[in-house]
Amino acid sequence: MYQTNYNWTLDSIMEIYNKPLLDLVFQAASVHREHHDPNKIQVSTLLSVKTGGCSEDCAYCPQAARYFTDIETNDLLSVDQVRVAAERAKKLGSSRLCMGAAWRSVKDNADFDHVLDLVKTVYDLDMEVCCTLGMVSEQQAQKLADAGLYAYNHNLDSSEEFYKEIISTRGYEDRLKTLENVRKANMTICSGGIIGMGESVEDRCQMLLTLAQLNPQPESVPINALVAVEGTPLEEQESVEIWEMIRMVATTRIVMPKTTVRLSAGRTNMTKEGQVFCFMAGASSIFAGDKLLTTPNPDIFEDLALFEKIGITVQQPYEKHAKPNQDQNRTYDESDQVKWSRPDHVIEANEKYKALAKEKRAELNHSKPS
Ligand code: SAM
Ligand code: DTB
Ligand code: SF4
Repeated sequence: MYQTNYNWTLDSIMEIYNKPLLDLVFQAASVHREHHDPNKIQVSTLLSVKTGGCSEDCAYCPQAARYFTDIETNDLLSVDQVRVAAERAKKLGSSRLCMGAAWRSVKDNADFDHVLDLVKTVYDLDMEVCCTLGMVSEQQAQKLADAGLYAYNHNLDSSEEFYKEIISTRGYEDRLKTLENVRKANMTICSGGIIGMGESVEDRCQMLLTLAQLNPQPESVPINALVAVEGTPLEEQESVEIWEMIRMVATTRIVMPKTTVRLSAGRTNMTKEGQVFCFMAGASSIFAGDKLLTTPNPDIFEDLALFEKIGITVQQPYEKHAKPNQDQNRTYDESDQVKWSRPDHVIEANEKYKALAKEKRAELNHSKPS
């Protein structure tokens, strides 16, 4: 049996990534079959519960307030809106609802209490509940776990070195600290990254090495292909070739044999055959939904039709890990305040797009009738 290895080296991961493609896929498929049912895919529906207006400067993200992008911003969705979306997702085969908020970090306020209610609402529908809300303290993670949260999504996104070229408003160590807090609260970890931002193969493999060295390894690893959105500093990045996606998926599968490898953003640029090739290479999950958070995603009925055609069934909730217990009686240490870092480096491209957005907003204000 191919066992989990926590002692990978960068060289050994790069060697795997750079194998001839068919050898790589064959190896990944063999590992996949030892640990997973190859004809089963887990489906997570994404729901943006608070959209846009984020204070961070992630160069890839259309939700960063400082860039001028064409997205509809939204305050927190209501409990009823989330319940309806979750029920629909469940009916259409999703075992998990993943709720995203465009926050830098969670604040101990009424909005967070509302998110806890959203978590309880979805938990009561017997679905796995996931949130991605930015950085969380140990106590906030515990509150989410006690509300019934099953997974927390918090991506490393790239290597520590390349991260500095993409985000200047927080540090890599903040991301790792949040993952530690999630683990302490006994939730499952969903953490992966984006390819196609201009990073090198070494950066991709370094990110996988960092994830694979977490003990235990993350239960889910989303692999996103950059969706280059107009108005963001990465708007001109070319879309990644399917071969790179296959290599990344296959390498992730080999390096983290038990994890759920999720084919995430970028599926609208992939053919159906390309996606099936990724399933062959070890992808065992997709993000579904009319949109991802703000950008387009394939239609769920097309996904389901493809599954039927190739004999894939969908995974049921809690097949991999037991349903978490809620705890309504715990008391929390309210003095637990984290100071997240503010690195002092400046990313020129991000500054340029911030200035461009300012100009565009000023132009719009000028052209408005008084
Ligand atoms: N604000 C929280 C955070 O940053 O962790 C949660 C939401 S954030 C949008 C979740 C993830 O979406 C990011 O870590 C990134 O991996 C992914 N993402 C955002 N914009 C993307 C894009 N344009 N293309 C691909 N992935 C993207
Ligand atoms: C993840 O790794 N990808 C999802 C989810 N986790 C939250 C988000 C993708 C967002 C793509 C850009 C957008 O739609 O705004
Ligand atoms: Fe904010 Fe998350 Fe987007 Fe970064 S990725 S700008 S933290 S919503």
